[in-house]
Amino acid sequence: MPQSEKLTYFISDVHLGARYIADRKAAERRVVGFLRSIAPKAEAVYLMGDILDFWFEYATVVPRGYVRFFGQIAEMADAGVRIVWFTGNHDIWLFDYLRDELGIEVVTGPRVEIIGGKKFFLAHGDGLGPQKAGFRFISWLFHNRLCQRLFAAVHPRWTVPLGYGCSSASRGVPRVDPFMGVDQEPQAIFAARYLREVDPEVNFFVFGHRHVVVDEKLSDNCRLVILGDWILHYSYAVFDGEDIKLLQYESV
Ligand SMILES: [Mn+2]
Repeated sequence: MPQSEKLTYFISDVHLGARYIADRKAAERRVVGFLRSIAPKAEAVYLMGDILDFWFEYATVVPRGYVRFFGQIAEMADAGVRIVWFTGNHDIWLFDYLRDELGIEVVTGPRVEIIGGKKFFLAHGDGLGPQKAGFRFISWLFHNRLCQRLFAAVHPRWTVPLGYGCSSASRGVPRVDPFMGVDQEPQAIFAARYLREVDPEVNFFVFGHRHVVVDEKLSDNCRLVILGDWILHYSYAVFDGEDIKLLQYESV
């Protein structure tokens, strides 16, 4: 039975604004509908990255779009729901605007948190475990403050379409490789090694990024949870203070 009446929710990889999503308004309404449905029960909502397909905050202006989504997040934050947004590899460039305007926490990189007495290792999940050559350079480039300032200095009429173009082709939904198993999957390899070499006390590794729904046992008291996405799965995880369940949102 649930230990607490308030629940903690996790979603990732909504990719709002992606050019391959045919009805982007419907996609936004669906996730807003989900957030509205959980709002009365939610103690915290973790947005585990790639919530937006592309985002870049300038010092004085913000890109178009996502008004209903931002409004719903702001309303929940104002009502006392803790909202934590982990930047992914698409929504890298959240700085202080959404943080302050919506009243949320923005986290870059992994973070360990105790929730309801359980230890969570939380990350978007890109860049964990063995990586292809070139990944580290791109990652460094995208997170480099000077490169960010140079990007911001170019007029958005060029950079924002470029950002969307690089984020997603309009041709079709990107292919998702099936989960390769706990022995092969980089996130699982990372988690197993972290348990072994850094901290054996972690109860849940919660990742996004892979667009697959996974709930695998790593040890007697540790599980790997990969959140799926909101392109094919409309999946989310809910933690009741004791256990995590992966569920699918059925919009009405
Ligand atoms: Mn990602």
